[in-house]
Amino acid sequence: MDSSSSSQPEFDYLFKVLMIGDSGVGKSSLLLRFTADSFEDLSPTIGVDFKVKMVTIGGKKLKLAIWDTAGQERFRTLTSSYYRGAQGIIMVYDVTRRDTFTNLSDIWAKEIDLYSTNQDCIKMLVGNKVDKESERVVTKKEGVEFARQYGCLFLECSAKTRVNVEQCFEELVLKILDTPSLLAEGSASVKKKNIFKQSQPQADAATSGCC
Ligand SMILES: Nc1nc2c(ncn2[C@@H]2O[C@H](COP(=O)(O)OP(=O)(O)OP(=O)(O)O)[C@@H](O)[C@H]2O)c(=O)[nH]1
Ligand SMILES: [Mg+2]
Repeated sequence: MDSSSSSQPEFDYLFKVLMIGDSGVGKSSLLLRFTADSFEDLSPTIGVDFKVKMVTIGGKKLKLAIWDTAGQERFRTLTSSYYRGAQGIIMVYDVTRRDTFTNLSDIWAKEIDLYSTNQDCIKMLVGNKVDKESERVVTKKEGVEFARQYGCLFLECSAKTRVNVEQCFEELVLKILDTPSLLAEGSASVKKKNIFKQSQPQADAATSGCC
């Protein structure tokens, strides 16, 4: 009965997924919906939060370590260090707040360029709060266009009604599973030891240099 001594690996791959975007767009709510299928009025995240979910996608047993960062600017220095080693990044905006969409190019895409260490890292753009259709100010077409320009996957969803929430994570993971360089890193034999102390890919020396 002792599963810990079993030689059968607990999972095939461990993937690190990061959630970024302005404060209040619903990152934590999406994560809560995905991991616990619930929705409640959450307080802004302080620093970084972390949840694990086991899933079977594409016939593989996967352990997803999902890092939920604070959108507030005062945490930006702290959150920047969590991009390292992520195989997937979910960029969230609120379809009812234009500033959260313009900040994707002004802030979040730049943060990815600066801090992501995986060249092949899969990006998913998510427009959240589609349940508030009457308050929508960012069209779906604008989201599609941004995603095309920045080479991201794209979905609109609602953490409140659960529309498309699972799909966001599933589509991201399927694309990671389809990318050999990311798979090699996420393989259970490499990652099993300690999910908090990941073996990092070689950081680009140019980005880690200082003045
Ligand atoms: N109507 C609606 N409200 C939502 C949805 N998702 C989140 N909210 C609400 O938006 C507010 C902010 O949600 P959070 O999940 O805390 O936002 P966050 O992106 O984690 O914010 P930070 O942690 O500060 O970065 C909360 O009051 C949520 O209840 C949604 O899909 N629809
Ligand atoms: Mg949060």
